[in-house]
Amino acid sequence: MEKWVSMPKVELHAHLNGSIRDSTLLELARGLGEKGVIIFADIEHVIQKDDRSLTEVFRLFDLIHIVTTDHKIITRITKEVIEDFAAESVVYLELRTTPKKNESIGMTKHSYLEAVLEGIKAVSTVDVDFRPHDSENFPHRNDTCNGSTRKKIYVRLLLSIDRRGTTEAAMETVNLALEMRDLGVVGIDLSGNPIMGEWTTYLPALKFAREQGLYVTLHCGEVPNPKEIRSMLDFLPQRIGHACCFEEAEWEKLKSSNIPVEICLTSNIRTNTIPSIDVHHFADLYSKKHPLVLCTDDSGVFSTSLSNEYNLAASAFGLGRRDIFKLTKNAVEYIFADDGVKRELKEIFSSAEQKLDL
Ligand code: 6MZ
Repeated sequence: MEKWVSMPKVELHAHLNGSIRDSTLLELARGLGEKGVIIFADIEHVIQKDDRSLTEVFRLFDLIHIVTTDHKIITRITKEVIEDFAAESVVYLELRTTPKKNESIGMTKHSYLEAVLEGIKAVSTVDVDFRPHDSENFPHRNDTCNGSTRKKIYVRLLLSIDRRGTTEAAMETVNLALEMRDLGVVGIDLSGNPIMGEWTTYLPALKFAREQGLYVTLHCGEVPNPKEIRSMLDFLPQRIGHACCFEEAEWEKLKSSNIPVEICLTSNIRTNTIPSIDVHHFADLYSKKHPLVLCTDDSGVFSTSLSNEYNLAASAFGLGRRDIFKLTKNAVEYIFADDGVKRELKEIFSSAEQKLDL
């Protein structure tokens, strides 16, 4: 594993609440149990279960949200998630989260995102670059501390539209993203339980996001729904996530469009969206040189890490260190940040290539 841990990596598909540490989730759930808000004994096994269907995963998310929807907790989770990714040499992280309201504790979608930003600022183990570079107001941060060069991670945010919501709620999320652009919000994601809602409900908000220059990525084909998949591909998002339940016609459309795919191996296998790793579409897309990026999806929920996903890809598809390095280096082309960040990442990868002696 060490060779994957030390390799610089790019993570483009990580849901904040799905990336919560196991230990933090258990600690928080136990705390709510002690306060009588939940019955800990009833949920402990749900948290600790390894194999979950897609439906069970969404039940777990409802539970996670009961435990985490509080400003201080969101700040803590954000800080921990960034530190965990940085600890395994992720140099660029796009973190996505669904802004939430909770009137009983005075949480608005805006204050939820402020809590996320507090978490980004609270990271202490590495320097975090989260603001756009190309504005005079936000010059490059100095990446030295006390004279010594510190590790740095770029973090950008995507706001997720939940498939359970309305057109108005989706529009509210896009407006928030626009408001918070100077604070590192670069795009919009459509996610949530794929059997819920019609994607056309969110289309006006997604079109508006694109008109305003926000990047868009869509969870696409997590369940069989050829009509929706084709319509999503026609929309030409800048990336899609998963692409599991495609038929021949959809593969052709995807390949001719060249839309990059965020691949989440462990998530797909654990939720049985793909029956086993040897029939995973990664192999075909990789051999056809389709743009791909390996991602974790929900490192906490699926007990994985980006290094683990690399390890899995290497062993399942016979890829060497050089192939994997190339895969992550190429991912720089599909990030939703400005050219200045791309340039700096390319430099990081070039110097790592020499050091790693690939
Ligand atoms: C679709 C998913 C997902 O937003 O509260 N989410 N949506 N497919 C998946 N594959 C398993 N994994 C996570 O993070 C958790 C939320 O992200 C979406 C769901 O809406 C989930 O509630 P945030 O930070």
